[in-house]
Order: sequence, then C-alpha cells, then structure tokens
Amino acid sequence: MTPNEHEASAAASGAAATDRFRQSGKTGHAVADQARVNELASALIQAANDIVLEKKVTYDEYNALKSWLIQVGEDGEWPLFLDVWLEHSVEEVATSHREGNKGSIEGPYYVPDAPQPQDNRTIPMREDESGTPLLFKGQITSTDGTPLPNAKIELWHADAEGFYSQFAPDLPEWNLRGTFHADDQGNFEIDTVQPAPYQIPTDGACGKLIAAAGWHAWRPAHLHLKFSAEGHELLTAQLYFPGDEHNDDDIATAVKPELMLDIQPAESGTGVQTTYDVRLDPV
Ligand code: MBD
Ligand code: FE
Repeated sequence: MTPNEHEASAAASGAAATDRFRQSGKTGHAVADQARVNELASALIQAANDIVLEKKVTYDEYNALKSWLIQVGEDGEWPLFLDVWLEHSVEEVATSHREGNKGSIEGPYYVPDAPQPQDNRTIPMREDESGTPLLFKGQITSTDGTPLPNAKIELWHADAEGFYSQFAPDLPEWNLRGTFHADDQGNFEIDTVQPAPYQIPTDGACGKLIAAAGWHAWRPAHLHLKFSAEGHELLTAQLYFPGDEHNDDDIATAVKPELMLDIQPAESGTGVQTTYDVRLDPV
C-alpha cells in the first residue's frame, strides 16, 4: 500500500472494488453441479501444469508467482485482475447468441442505483467539472425496431483525469454516475463530459505484473452503460472515442468496432455530441 493518501492508490481502489463486489449480490452463487466444478477446476489446473512443463518454469518463477498472487489479494485487486484479463471472454460466451447491439465487459467500477437527475438529462457532476461537454443521445428499440418506452439507461465513467467516483479519493460520491429513462419513443439525451483514458493503478500487484512484463497499463477513454427494458436482455456496454491511441491495444481487450462512437461538434455550439442507437434482444 502506498503511504500517499492523496493518490488513487491500488490498495484503496482495490479495497473499494472488492467491497463493491461483495455487496453486489453476485457472490455466493456456488456452482452446485459437482461434475461442472470437476470439469472446470481440472481444466484450469491442467492448463497451469501444461505451462509449467512446456515453459520449464523454475522454482524462482514458481515462488515469484506465489508472492505475486498473495499480493493480488492483499491489494484487493482480484476484481481488477479478473475483469481486465478474463471477463472479456466470459462476456463473449454470455452474449454470443444476441442479435441486438454488441456489449462489453462491466469492469470493476459499476455501482448500482446511481441517482436519477431531476431533469432526466444531466449526469451528476461538479459545478466546475472539467472536460469537453458531451451530449450523448440515441433511441432504444427492440431488435425488430419497436421503440422501448421508458427503457432504463445507467451511465458511469471516469472524469477528465481518468478517475472514477467511489474508487478514487476526493470525488463526490455519485460524480459522473447517473440513471436515466428513455421517453415514450425510446429516445434519450444525456449531458455529460468526455472521460479521459484510464490507467490501471501502477503501484499494486496488477501494475507490478504490467511493469515486469513490459506492457502498458492503459484502457482507451470509454463510457460504461447498462441498457434495460421490460422483456429484454440487459445490455452492458462500453463505448469508445475514435482516435484514442489505445483503441487498438486496450489492456482489458474490451474494444469492438461496433462500440466506436461517431463524435460530432455539438449543435449547441459547445462541446461535442454523439448519437448511438441501441437494439435490445427480447428475452
Ligand atoms: C476500468 O475502468 C475498466 O473499465 C475495466 C474493464 C478495468 C479496469 C478499469
Ligand atoms: Fe472503466
């Protein structure tokens, strides 16, 4: 853990992400089917042993792995580690049957029940929130084109310095987190600001691995979204900004061409705007 409390330390954001996961209702789903546990655990152990034998892993390397795994836990970075390096494949399996819009991983920083702004339009932000104003609008329909009145839109994203509220210090609790509803034609318009690219904490176990392997720690700037409507599958997505230098080498492998926004100068004259239409799969 870093002694500097003013930074978004790995241990602090890791602890927050671990707490969030424990409160999420996603825990405790023990896989009851013994045959399935046997199948998955055996395959994972076999894959790890195959690597040791094939790569001729030494005792020094084995012990480095052991201390690193211990540190992942101490830093609370299991949610970060899994969501960065594994969730994209789970998401692919979970959504491959869909005909509607592509989704992407949820990541470690979602918080449910974000406030619904009174104007159903402006995401909670500081009075002097920095960043390019962004009007994000679109229409939510079923895959057959039927508008989905009152569909729910949850939006959360980093600020213009790349920090997420509730996972970095000194930010208002719900900064840049909001819940909105589409109108009777499924249309929505949300005012926010453009997020900055996100760098995974460099001072924790995940950062240590990234440095040791000579990788970079960046995700391209992104909006996180959940779209939901009665009778339809929940769509968890991320949307990206053309031109970001990390669109092609996202550390979390969560970019898809269908998730690229079309960013235009705002008709209002201030900032930018983008239209993104969403088709949800019926259940
Ligand atoms: C993020 O902001 C994120 O979206 C993911 C997937 C992992 C780490 C930080
Ligand atoms: Fe993110």
